[in-house]
Amino acid sequence: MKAHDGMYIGGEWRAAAGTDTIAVVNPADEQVIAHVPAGVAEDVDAAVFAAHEAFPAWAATPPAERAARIAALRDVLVARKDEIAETVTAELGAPLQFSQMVHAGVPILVAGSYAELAASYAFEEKVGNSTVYAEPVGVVGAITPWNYPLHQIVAKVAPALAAGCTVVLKPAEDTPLTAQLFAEAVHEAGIPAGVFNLVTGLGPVAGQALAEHPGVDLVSFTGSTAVGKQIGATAGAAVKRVALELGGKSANVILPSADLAKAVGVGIANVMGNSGQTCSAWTRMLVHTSQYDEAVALAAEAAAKYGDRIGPLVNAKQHTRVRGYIEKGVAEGARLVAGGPEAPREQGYFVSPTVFADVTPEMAIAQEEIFGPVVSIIRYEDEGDALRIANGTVYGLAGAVWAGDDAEAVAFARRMDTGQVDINGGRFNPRAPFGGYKQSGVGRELGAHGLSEYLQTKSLQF
Ligand code: TXE
Repeated sequence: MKAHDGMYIGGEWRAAAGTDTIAVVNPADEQVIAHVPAGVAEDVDAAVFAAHEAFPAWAATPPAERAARIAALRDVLVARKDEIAETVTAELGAPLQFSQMVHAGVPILVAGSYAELAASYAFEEKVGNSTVYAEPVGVVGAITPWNYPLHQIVAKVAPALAAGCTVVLKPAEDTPLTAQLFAEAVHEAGIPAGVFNLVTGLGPVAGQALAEHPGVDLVSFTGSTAVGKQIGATAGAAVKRVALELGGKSANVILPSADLAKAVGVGIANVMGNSGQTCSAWTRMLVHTSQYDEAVALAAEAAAKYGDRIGPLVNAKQHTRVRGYIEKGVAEGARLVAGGPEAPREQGYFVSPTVFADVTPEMAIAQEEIFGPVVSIIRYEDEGDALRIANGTVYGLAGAVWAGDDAEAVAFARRMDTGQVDINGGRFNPRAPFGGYKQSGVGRELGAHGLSEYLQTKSLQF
């Protein structure tokens, strides 16, 4: 596949400081499809410098003009939608239709929503005898994961640009081609040189250099909780703004009044989409004891139907890790009712859609983020029990509640320690804030809340 051999810095593709490269592998057939440069501290320095140079003019650009540039970026993403989908499919392995609908479709919605928000946001407000200004924080260091390669980038870059910040992006090493395509789109959209910069590279090298760079005013990170904690500690020590979007172990709570078949079917689909590599996936299904056996049968059937329709996991490390968790579930005494640890194909990092019954809340497969197509079905006795189980992990990113009517589901959802809950199925809203309670992170992405992460306030008193 086509790849740039340099970094996008200051509005141009510049030669990398070092000579090391990263091989990009198609996880469906394990073939190397491209190489990208492995950035080092010098590349990060150059990118942060360019972002600093560009900051004053971009921050002073009227919001309506920033909005127009973000709208232009959205239009380029629309025009290159097929190419985006093909690139994500090549480096992440997602089925092409899923890439078109989700991996390309969702970032277009998010970019569009920030074009609108940049134009309508109240960057200046009168409060009594004061005027309060919302000003951009400065240079943003964005570090993104591979699971939704373009969405994770757009969910940071679009609000940062809307706020008037400039950005240096270090994308995941598994999916750098989508990031390069995004840099091309930024260029095509006429976003001024230095406002967005891209450094590809390894996490502990380029990522760490970016997170620790004194010229970066805000670090926005999405990835594992372990790295997030490290980045949070570094940022805290430097009194630097930080936003962390980390793991999840979300509960899909099916109350006895719910449409069981629908709740189970949608619940399984929610986890199997993107092969379970979704931080907000409803990986714990909570079912009342009276409906437990029926739910397990429905879930096993739904998972089996998925069969070959899911893509592989992103890389060999995740393949080993996820199959290891499935083995652990069996060893812990959970009952395998669909899938299993055996790789269903000889080539590619595939895992079968897997469902465990008789999972108890303290098992590792009920507590830890697996990040694969694995659902754990847990039994509850009454609502209080369901709530304790739902809230009984270190995470709190998302979740779902199903009931006979929305009001009953809402009453339960309000007691959940989690940042986003889908009521009776829910529908994606690009303006609804997304982010974690507890160890799922700090800060919010999407909508006005996502924009405010990149702003700091100044008040003038008269
Ligand atoms: O994440 P990493 P990995 C979870 C999921 C998955 C696990 C491991 O459970 O199984 O994390 O995935 C960069 N300083 N999520 O190993 O390492 C790295 O280059 C600065 C949840 O892929 O956290 C990449 O760009 N940056 C998740 C990004 O961090 C560093 C999405 C994420 O990689 C760094 C992905 C360092 N020291 C994984 N080390 C979600 N919340 O959606 C790595 N990076």
